[in-house]
Amino acid sequence: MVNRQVLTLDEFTIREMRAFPKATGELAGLLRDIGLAAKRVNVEVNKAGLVDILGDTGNVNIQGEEVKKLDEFANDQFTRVLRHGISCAGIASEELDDVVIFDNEISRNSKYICMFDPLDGSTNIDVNVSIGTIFSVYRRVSETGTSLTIKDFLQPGMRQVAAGYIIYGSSTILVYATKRGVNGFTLDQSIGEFCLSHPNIRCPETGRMYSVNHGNFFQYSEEVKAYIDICQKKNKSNGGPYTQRYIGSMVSDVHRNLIRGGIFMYPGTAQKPKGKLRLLYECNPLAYIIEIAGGKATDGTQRILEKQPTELHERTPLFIGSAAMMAELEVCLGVSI
Ligand code: P6P
Repeated sequence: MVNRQVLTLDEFTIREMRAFPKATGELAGLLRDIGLAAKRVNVEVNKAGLVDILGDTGNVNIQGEEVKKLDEFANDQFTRVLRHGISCAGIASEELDDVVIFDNEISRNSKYICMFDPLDGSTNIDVNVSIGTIFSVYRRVSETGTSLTIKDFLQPGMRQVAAGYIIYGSSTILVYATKRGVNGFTLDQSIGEFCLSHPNIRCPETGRMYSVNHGNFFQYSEEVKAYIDICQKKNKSNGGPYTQRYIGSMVSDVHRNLIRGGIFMYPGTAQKPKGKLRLLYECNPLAYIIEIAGGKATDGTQRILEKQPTELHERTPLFIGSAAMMAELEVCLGVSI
């Protein structure tokens, strides 16, 4: 029997590059750089319980949240590989107040910028719940050779050229999307490589899983509460019963719904009309992935990918998941997006 070799992330990105005769290999290289940083973060996450990298650094990030040592380590790893690569001219990160422009000859001529949340869900580190990295890649709008400006970063999500996430969980999986599709790679620790495990991921048209923080239920709008009520009353006669799953780590909730079908919601409230989640490095990349896979992502009034960012760390409400479930939500919201 022919032993069909499973493609590694590196082999896959090179094969994808060859599909575009004019490709320079910069995007493939950037994705491989992210895979390298992810492997380094994975090592530290896996020993978080053993080594003193838990607990707080005593620092507070721009979000006003305590920065845990693993957050800083992850931020450093992704920043470093992208700075030392050939593909990225600069980055923005949830952990950094401002963008970082890579001021060296090669980076100045690189055509991509990258934004990331280096360790989303980091409040779960101490209790060993899965956490993740989310990343987003754009072509710069400024001329190569010139210095980046904030306009290179404040682009609508529909201009992404690639987006993805890594989940450091029961296994470590890297999922990324380009306009050619969504593919998942599981880390094979025996060879230290991400190997293609989920080719051409498609988001099921519908599902039976809904994810929302019920603790905020009475702060949600009447329309959102009406949809949650529908979810709770689903039964065998109308596509249910539904199950409520909320991990508190968005990458894990969204990944499960991407694979099995479902909807994740982080609505705004009267006190926080824009909700909690960040547009540029959390919602845009996940929205790009879900749309390429056949799902939908909105803020309750428009597609996430159509939103024109005005600030680096701006927040947005998020509804994301299977197309049929999103359609049912839109009926409750009184919109058609
Ligand atoms: P809440 C983690 O802090 C995070 O940004 C997402 O990963 C997660 O889905 C959400 O916040 C959880 O927030 O307010 O429900 O605890």
